Amino acid sequence: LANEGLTRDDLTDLALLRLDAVVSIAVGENGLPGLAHAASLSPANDEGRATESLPPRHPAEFDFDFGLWIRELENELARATATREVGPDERAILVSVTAGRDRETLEMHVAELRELARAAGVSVVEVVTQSRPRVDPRTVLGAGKLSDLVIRCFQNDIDLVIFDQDISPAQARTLSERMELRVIDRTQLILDIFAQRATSGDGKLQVELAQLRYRMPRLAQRADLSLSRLAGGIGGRGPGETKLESDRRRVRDRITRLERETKRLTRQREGRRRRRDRRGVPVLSIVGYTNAGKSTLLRALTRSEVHIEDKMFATLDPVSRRLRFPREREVIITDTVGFIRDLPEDLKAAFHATLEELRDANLLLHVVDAASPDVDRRIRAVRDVLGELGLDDKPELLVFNQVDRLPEDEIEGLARRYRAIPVSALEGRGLRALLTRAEDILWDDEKRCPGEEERFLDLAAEGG
Ligand SMILES: Nc1nc2c(ncn2[C@@H]2O[C@H](COP(=O)(O)OP(=O)(O)OP(=O)(O)O)[C@@H](O)[C@H]2O)c(=O)[nH]1
Ligand SMILES: [Mg+2]
Repeated sequence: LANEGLTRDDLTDLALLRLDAVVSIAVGENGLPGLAHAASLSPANDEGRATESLPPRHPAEFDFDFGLWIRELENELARATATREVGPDERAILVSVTAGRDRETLEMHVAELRELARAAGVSVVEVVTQSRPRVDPRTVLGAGKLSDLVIRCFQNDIDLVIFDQDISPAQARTLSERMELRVIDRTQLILDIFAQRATSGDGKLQVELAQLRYRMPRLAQRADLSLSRLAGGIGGRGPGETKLESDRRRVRDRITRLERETKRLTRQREGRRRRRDRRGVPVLSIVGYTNAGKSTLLRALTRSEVHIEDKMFATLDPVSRRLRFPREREVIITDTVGFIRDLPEDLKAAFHATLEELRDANLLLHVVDAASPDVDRRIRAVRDVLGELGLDDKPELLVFNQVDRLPEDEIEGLARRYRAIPVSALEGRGLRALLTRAEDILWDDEKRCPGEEERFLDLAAEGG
């Protein structure tokens, strides 16, 4: 070896091959040994140190007690793993590359990924970010950061690595080979949450379909891999290919069946919707970003039991209730699955089927968590989905929820800026103003005059 000491690959092997230590010995031109470098893995530490190295020295001067050194480090490693929380939770590291996003955006996206991980029941041990203009085409992260990550995973007894950006089938393969760990992206995480939550037959069907569509190209990759291992890279045809072909055919068949079933259900729903005799009862539909408090608002308005949770995508299946307005008029009010930015393509189709019901809406109540740090982005994300659904011409009423989490003197200004009704679904505040305003839009459309903006804000300021 040249006199280069230990390379990054040598250090990564410490974790991958579960080695106690690596030592490299340089060989001089005359064949005589040069300096020796030795390193071992560090126990998890706050400084983010991955390995411990000994000062390089000549092999003949290595009078060092390796056994003792390794035993001490191992004791520390064992102590670190003994104190970790045990439980069914999988331990994950989140990874994000800036890839053109500014720091603030990256942080919001990472915070959201953390929420998604929590909703999936994963415990996040660490977040690794890297500033790079774009993702590495093979490994997403740069080489140095990746080998660091491998070691961090080993130190922290990690089960799973979750990438904020979507990773291609080829990247997924390279990454899980290099890390010898399960590697998933945001799309898979969201699919997983949906799979955990789906209860209705229809919902389960949609999620399975989305999962299969997502897996199809990845399946080919995995089978290729087993093929090359089976055949030792020689020849092309073997049991691997047969397996690959049959796997793909099975998945394709299942996709076709599910698609047919989904179409049938869609027709059935349409028929039901047409037949439903509402005698002109208007429909108010609650929409909004996930975890904004939509179900809480439905519960507060109708005093009915609905499922509420501080988790993203707590609601998957649409719910509708009857609601009596102050002037004894009745509407149907519906709650549905929450929206999210950059919804994965495979989930969009599934999602859109559930949102068909929104076509019947006479008014959309767009619920926003007014205390969230990225109100604007979330409003835009929701409006984008509405646009894709062809619902952007529906009347929309912005409802700024969770104002109990805002300083009192900011509420009115914020609501005025967005022309929103401030409410707290949790405390039942602002609900009367909300209903009055909705009633105005639904029935007194023609009577609205230019000054009404102020009028409803006054009502809003009064509280519910
Ligand atoms: N402080 C406060 N918390 C609220 C308010 N409204 C809802 N929450 C909380 O926000 C969390 C999410 O509420 P949900 O009603 O489940 O939200 P959602 O929009 O239906 O969420 P998904 O169905 O997951 O998309 C829960 O922990 C609620 O208690 C509010 O007005 N104030
Ligand atoms: Mg909900």
